Amino acid sequence: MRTFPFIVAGAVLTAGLLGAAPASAATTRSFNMQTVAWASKDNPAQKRVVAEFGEVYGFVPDTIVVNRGDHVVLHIRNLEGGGDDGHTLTIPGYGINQSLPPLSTETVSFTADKAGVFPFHCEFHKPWMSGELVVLPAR
Ligand SMILES: [Cu+2]
Repeated sequence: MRTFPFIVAGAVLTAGLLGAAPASAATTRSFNMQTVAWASKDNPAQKRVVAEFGEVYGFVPDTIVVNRGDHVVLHIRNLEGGGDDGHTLTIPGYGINQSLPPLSTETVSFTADKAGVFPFHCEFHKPWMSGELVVLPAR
């Protein structure tokens, strides 16, 4: 069978071309995030916790993992309804500082063009209301 070497050569050439191909178009990665009140003065059952630690809020999820080059879209809900329960999503490494008014959903979008670990927090409830954006290096 004389065609066998050509088939193998074609497969190797094709694999080589695929491996050397430029990265595909940017992938959009969309996440739904919410604020959570781990301990709030609005919850009478947490009175002792608030007396000991103050109010404690968080983000769920608190870790966002994307690939460098991804277009990242974060939909963030602030579930707190009290008048003084605003939050922010602040990612200094990406120059993001989004206000999150009570009972609102805000959208933040950006291109993850820098690889690394980028801490984020709420300006009003740091350091405990925090998390990390992890941007993996390009493959
Ligand atoms: Cu906050």
